[in-house]
Amino acid sequence: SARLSESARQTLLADRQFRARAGGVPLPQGSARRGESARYVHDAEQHQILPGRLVRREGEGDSGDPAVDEAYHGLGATYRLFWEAFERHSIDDDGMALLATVHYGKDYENAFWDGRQMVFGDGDGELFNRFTVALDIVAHELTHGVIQHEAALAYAGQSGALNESLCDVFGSLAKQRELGQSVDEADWLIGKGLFTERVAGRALRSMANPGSAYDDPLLGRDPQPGHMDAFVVTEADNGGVHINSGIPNRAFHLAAMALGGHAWERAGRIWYDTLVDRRLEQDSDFAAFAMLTLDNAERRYGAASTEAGAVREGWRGVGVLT
Ligand code: ASN
Ligand code: ZN
Repeated sequence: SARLSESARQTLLADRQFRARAGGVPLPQGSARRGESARYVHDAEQHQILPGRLVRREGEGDSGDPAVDEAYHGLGATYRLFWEAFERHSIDDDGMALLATVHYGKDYENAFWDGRQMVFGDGDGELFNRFTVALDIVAHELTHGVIQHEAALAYAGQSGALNESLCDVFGSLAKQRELGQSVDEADWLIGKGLFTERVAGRALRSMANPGSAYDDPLLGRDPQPGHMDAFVVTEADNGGVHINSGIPNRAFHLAAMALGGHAWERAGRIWYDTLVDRRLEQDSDFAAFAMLTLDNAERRYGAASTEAGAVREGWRGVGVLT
């Protein structure tokens, strides 16, 4: 809808403003020991200037501002997912500071990674609540930073949809792990709580049932496909990066469900191995990514393993592998 593309336009604009003033205010550097995060949460006080006023540093107690404290906790949970499940020490695996800004802009209806930090809008309160309400959204944005450091994946077409899907996968895993949920207990929703009660929808996206997250008079219907048969060819959204991500999202969900237990332990480990194994290219497509997940499953667990079987089943289920 016009409303959403306006947000995207603002996102691009903000990115340019940030670059323009980069080099001015020095950003804090990470100095944490391995296993410890270095979080810095800022308040933009409804301006679109980054990073804004520093309001909560690592180790400081609650600020009393829900957006600040949700961002702080979300960054912590995401740091712990990457460290405790995958032995990764922050965005660059070298203790990089986790920089976030909340209250970005007025009624700003998005969250993004700008190449250096995470940024969260407050929403307009009519359709969208503040973007820190969902831990998976905070983790999604942080994962954009990890991908920037690990994989070339261009942000367009199938490679862009893979980029988006990886952010949803690790976003959901951060939430599942924080809540101690098994694959059956998890809701597999991205952005639950983001819509106000005026919107007919549960969340921004559903990994289990792409296309079913919302169906609203103003927002329209969730456009995500969950199978290659329904792949969306479009110029919008960088070639549908937030649309076709439904296909690899569902492949991950199917693989995780086939394995059972905690999704971050085996399915998540295989996806993480693939994210960091250096064979992903700028234009890697779904099929190339699928083959790499299969290869990583076989390397880690064996060619005839349950894990490799589950991964193959996941990609078959969405029509990427035959
Ligand atoms: N929330 C979006 C994302 O992180 C912002 C964007 O379109 N870049 O994917
Ligand atoms: Zn994203």
